[in-house]
Amino acid sequence: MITLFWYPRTRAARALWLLEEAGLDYTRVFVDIRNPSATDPRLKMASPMGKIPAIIDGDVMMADGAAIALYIADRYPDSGLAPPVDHPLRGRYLYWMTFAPGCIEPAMAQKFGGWETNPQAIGWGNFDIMIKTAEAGLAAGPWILGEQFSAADVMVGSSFNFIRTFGIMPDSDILNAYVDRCLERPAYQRALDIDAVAAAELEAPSSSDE
Ligand SMILES: N[C@@H](CCC(=O)N[C@@H](CS)C(=O)NCC(=O)O)C(=O)O
Repeated sequence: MITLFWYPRTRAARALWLLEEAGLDYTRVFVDIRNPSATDPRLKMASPMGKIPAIIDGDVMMADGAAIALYIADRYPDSGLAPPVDHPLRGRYLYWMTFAPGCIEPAMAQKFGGWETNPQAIGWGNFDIMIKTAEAGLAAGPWILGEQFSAADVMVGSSFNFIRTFGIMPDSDILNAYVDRCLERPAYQRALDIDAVAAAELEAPSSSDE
């Protein structure tokens, strides 16, 4: 049984989606990121920065969405979420898997921060270059590897869902259709439903507020 450290409406939603896609047994441990002192001490052992998502799977304790996705897809190959190591799509799979934390996330931060940088000197180019690169990668579709859905779609798809939710999605038919396609997946819907129920409970006024 896998333990997932999670809080609703955060990057931990990706790990929920991934575990739902993989069809694995897991249990969720709620981590109150608003009150770090109350956190389960196992989180710090799994996550050097104390951030979620993090998991425990037997002797394995680890954190970070992309690392968790790589681990789960390889550790549980029956999930069909990763091309095998000797498959021609393996390199492309690894590229897009690391594109999410390495390019999409910093480009989002740059967009929000309004930083001007030299795209040739910056690893993620800039927000517009990142968008054009993802559009080109998804042009054939329907998934980032073409016909095969993979754990890389969990990372890339959830990232573009964040981008759309935060209102910084450009006018892109390719990216909007991709996010819609991801959202149609029953596993993503189950993960988002779990998140939504927990978020609503957190937002509900407690009896002490009344
Ligand atoms: N690089 C990590 C970042 C995870 C992250 O920043 N998680 C946030 C929630 S979205 C968090 O745990 N914040 C609480 C904190 O930093 O104390 C990943 O991609 O999984």
